[in-house]
Amino acid sequence: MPTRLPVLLLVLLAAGCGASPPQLAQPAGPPATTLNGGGEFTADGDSAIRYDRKLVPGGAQASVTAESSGGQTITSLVVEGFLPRRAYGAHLHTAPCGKAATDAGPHYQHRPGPASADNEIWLDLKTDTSGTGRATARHPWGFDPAAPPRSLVLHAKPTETSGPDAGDAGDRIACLTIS
Ligand SMILES: [Cu+2]
Repeated sequence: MPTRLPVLLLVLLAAGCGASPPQLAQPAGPPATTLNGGGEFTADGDSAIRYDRKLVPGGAQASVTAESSGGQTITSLVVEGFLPRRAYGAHLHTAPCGKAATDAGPHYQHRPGPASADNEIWLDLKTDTSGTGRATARHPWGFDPAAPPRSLVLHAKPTETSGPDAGDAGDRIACLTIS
């Protein structure tokens, strides 16, 4: 009924004109969680470790933020000082970074199941001519506060999006612990 829309709008506006601001409905979901990580990658770093000197040049750095609230999650990644005009795969993983690239564990998943951009947090990017790249991912679900993602892993190749190798992105070249 299109003719009713303006009336509804007026009612909503009037309701919002009281002395106190209108209460926004909070969708049910886990409590708000914000995770951060950042730094310059070094071979012996604690929270920003590089495993590949060629694909992660000296001075390369990254910063990641994941904000989960009201049953929604927005995750953003910025990298600087990487190889110019090059595609990298990137995902959130379940465990903190360690000396071994495998220490970060498997991909973080919302529900145990398929490796997909809907069920996992993929932040693939392509750098510009100066080696800077950005990615943002949005998901209609929040983190489990008891088991949030613990790291961002950068990979040598873009992530396979379908087929038997879905989720694969080649070697792990750098890792950023998030908390
Ligand atoms: Cu990964």
